[in-house]
Amino acid sequence: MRYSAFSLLRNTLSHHKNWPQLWGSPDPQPEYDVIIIGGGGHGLATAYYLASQHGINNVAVLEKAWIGGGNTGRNTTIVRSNYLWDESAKLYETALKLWENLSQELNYNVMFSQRGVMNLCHNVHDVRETKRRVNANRLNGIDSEFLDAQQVKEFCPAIDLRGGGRYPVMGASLQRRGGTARHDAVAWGYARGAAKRGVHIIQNCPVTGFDIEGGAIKGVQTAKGPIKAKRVGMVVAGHSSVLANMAGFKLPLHCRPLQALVSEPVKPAIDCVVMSNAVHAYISQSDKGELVIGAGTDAYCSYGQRGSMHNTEGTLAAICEMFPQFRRMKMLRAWGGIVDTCPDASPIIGKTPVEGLYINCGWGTGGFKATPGSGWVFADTIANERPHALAEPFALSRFSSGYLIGEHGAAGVAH
Ligand code: FAD
Ligand code: PYC
Repeated sequence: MRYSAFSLLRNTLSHHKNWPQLWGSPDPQPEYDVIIIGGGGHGLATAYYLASQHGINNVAVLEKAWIGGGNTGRNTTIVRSNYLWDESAKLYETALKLWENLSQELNYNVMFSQRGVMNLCHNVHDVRETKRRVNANRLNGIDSEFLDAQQVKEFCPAIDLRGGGRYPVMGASLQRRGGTARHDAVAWGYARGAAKRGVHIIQNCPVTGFDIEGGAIKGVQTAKGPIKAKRVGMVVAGHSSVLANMAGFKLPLHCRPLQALVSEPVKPAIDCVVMSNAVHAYISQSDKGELVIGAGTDAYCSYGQRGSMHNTEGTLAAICEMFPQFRRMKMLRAWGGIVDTCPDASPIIGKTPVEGLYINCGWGTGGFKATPGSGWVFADTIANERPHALAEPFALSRFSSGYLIGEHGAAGVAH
């Protein structure tokens, strides 16, 4: 859809009347070939690729509230692929390559900005671990470099290397192809693309139960009645354990609040992303000018979409030590999401004990960056009824085989 300056002006003054709908509000059909539960980025991307790559268009996305209202619309939008282990590096790098062409693919501007992501080191241990990860990344063909303290300052002049005396900056890893994207545009772009290909996006439609016969999925129960499907994908992030419980199996997940906050908008002050695992703080600046700041997870399990005050205080103290010029900024709003974290800080993608029921969850604090790759491999998994090669190591069965993929360090956020 192209807009002239005149149509833009008319729409601005129209109080949202006559705006073209990007996706419809269909009533559910009695049956679909595939049902995707969860209208976050991952669920919508899965539906989009089922339709665009596999010709499976008779698909419904069932969203309990509004699309993108879960972690997709609550995250701080950092995108990078600098994970330690080969399995993760391949998965996240596949996602990053898809990000690089996503606006063109969807014909929708997801505002992907490759401004560079730095992960800071504050002690000798950090330096050793970071160099190990940089080397591992490079062996996997991922752009990653180690910066000493002076190079950190050159890349991000706003940073105070003394870190308030508590946490001096000793170096950093830098992924120049990393950056940020516009979170809700990602949900909307995938939704529009999927709907255009015939996918039904059904909002305000919580799934309340599963119809399972002889160990195989037959359909789901919803607030809008029962809907049949022989293939169902569950992509509900923080509510994965709740739905797994309904289907009769358990998941090795902790669901905890992860919070973020934004400042009042100011002129451009920091043109890259800075993350620090050691002080539990990360920061970037949005296109509106707000500083986007986040912390580690809260220590308790909860389904409340907000975090505790002491976490915010600790994070802001760390930000002020690294960026003393931000001391007098006012914070505008804070929010939280429920992040579903596995013991090894890696996702679960693949089959469940119920035939025909597939799962995609456990992305914890870091799944936004994976959205296109996750949708790509999950669509392929469901379409072909076997795990995609990149998804295979992330099967639920790894928690009984013991082949864990420990990514707590690369996750970049304490949990
Ligand atoms: P969601 O977007 O949560 O979608 C799941 C959907 O399922 C929701 O819309 C929910 O309403 C729906 N649902 C739940 N139960 C039901 C039901 N019974 N029936 C129907 N629908 C249901 N990741 C990064 O890579 N970079 C970051 O910078 C980053 N920052 C973060 C900051 C915060 C504060 C938070 C909370 C998370 C952050 N993450 C980040 C993690 C990232 O947001 C998630 O991993 C990712 O968005 C998960 O996407 P999703 O589509 O799986 O989940
Ligand atoms: O995974 O890069 C990440 C991230 C940053 C903030 C929250 N998660």
